[in-house]
Amino acid sequence: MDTGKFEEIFKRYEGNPILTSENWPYEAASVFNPGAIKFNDEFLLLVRVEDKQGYSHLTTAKSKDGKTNWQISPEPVLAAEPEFGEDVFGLEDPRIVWLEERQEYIITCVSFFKGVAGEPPGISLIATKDFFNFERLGRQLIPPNKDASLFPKIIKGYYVLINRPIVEGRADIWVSFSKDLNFWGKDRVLISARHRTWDSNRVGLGSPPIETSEGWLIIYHGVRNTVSGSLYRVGLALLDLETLEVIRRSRDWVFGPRESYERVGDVDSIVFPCGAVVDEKTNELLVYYGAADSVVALATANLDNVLTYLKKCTEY
Ligand code: BMA
Repeated sequence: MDTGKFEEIFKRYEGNPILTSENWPYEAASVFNPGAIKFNDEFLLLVRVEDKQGYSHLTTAKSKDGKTNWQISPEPVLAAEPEFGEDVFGLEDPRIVWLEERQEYIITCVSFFKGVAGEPPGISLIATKDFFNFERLGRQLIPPNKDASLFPKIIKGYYVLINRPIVEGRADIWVSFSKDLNFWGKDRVLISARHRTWDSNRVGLGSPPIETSEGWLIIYHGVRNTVSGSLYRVGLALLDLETLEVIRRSRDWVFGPRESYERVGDVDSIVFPCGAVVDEKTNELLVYYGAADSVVALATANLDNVLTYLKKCTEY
């Protein structure tokens, strides 16, 4: 449990939770795990909305300050398309990047594919310029795979995709490279689950990598299986800007379930970030996360404090 005994880098927004199914314009069972990006000078969330069938679609919510007065689309903006192999169970857990080189946003989300090996989760890539019209770029990599995001720029001539396959029962964070957003290779493990720690059973990317003066900032979730279920917490890492090697990784988790909306919900004791935005005017890092698979909440930190903390970490 977050005892508050160590320095808290992230502060919960006092208006949490910022979005719930109760303030949704149409029937929704739960709203959580949003992607986040700055769009037309506004903060845009692409929120995972679960219906009463148990399937998810994505809907936009926009706000001028990223905290209050969210304008929610009156209808879903993005749903699974069987035509593109996204057969069952909908779309989940979007991550969004702006790709300057393509002049478009690329959304990575989890979808499910019917195949010989059942209906495993896989990765769908979807491009948009306006969060209204969407171009399907198709499924990527071999399922089961999830928790994926592109880096927000081409690195040494390659698109780089962080992803989380299950390999021999292990759930580590991998990185894969492509020239065309279609064929992938040079795959390698980036961040491993660690033995007997808070992140020992699974790790997965949280929000997309953020470019900083010190390296790529990685916000990831780590899972420990307990007798009362999986406990999802958040850790940090820093990657070299060029080689993408891990140069720092927090030994401890830096954010975990504490408040009642994080402790109790459809799935208890979950904090699950999928989107983060740096407010360049204030240097504030705004991290949007799903709490207990039920509501959307916000935690903020000063970006310099996050980097100072990481530079003190020696473990990786
Ligand atoms: C993960 C994903 C998330 C979910 C989390 C906790 O595997 O499915 O969508 O928030 O589990 O239930």
